Amino acid sequence: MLNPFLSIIIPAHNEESRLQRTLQQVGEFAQSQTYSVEVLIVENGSQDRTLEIARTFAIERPQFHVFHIDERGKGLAVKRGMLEARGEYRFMCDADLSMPVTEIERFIPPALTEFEIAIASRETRGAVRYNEPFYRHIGGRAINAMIRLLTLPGLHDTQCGFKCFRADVVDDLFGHQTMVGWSFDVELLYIARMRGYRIIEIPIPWYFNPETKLNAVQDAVIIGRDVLTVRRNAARGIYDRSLPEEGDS
Ligand SMILES: Nc1nc2c(ncn2[C@@H]2O[C@H](COP(=O)(O)OP(=O)(O)O)[C@@H](O)[C@H]2O)c(=O)[nH]1
Ligand SMILES: [Mg+2]
Repeated sequence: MLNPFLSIIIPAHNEESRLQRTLQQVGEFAQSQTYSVEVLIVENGSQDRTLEIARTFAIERPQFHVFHIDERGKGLAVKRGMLEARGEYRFMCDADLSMPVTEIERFIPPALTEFEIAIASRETRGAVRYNEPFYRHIGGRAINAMIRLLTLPGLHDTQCGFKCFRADVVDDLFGHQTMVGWSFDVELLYIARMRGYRIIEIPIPWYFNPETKLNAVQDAVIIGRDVLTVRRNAARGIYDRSLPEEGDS
């Protein structure tokens, strides 16, 4: 079979209450497109019926694929999905669909061209945030200020769960990814900047979902530590492209 044009990768952890509706909406979106779409659901570490819901949905829907990993970690799930996917454009998509699914069209040709990576932003001009509690916004801004200062100057929202990668940069970026948790976005974008890949920010409408799995204090500390690790890894050459094998020209 020809490779699909678009792969949608959905990381899912304890998502039994949100996943069914999301898959329904993603399925309808996929069906309404003129190009081919595959959907990869990557479940890991769930204690609930997430995996069962995903598998049941995928029966008789050949464009849906389900993967399971034992350990949890959003970064681990997205990495697996990106490397398994076959689409020309690979879009990671949070299971809560806090951005309307139809917005995906704005991340791919023909609407968007001339980029390697397109990231959703809740902060650039034109973005709208609905129902987000004040404390959460302030927390998010503090984390972003730290990320900008230490690793990614100029990017005002690195943590949003909707990002599109062109297939030809996926192996290079995700192949160098070491972070398995929430900080993996920072690491990927840092490597992308090192390579000079074009990162485009797309302002989106974003709906806060109170069922968040992010622990504001604990996860902020972990992200802070990971940001320093990214810098250290870069200094040690961990993200460098491997040198061509001897004999290659
Ligand atoms: N596969 C997988 N997905 C995860 C894990 N932790 C979080 N996620 C997913 O990451 C996405 C974002 O989580 P969410 O709770 O909505 O975070 P928020 O949007 O930052 O509030 C959802 O699709 C979650 O299911 C994990 O350990 N494994
Ligand atoms: Mg969310």
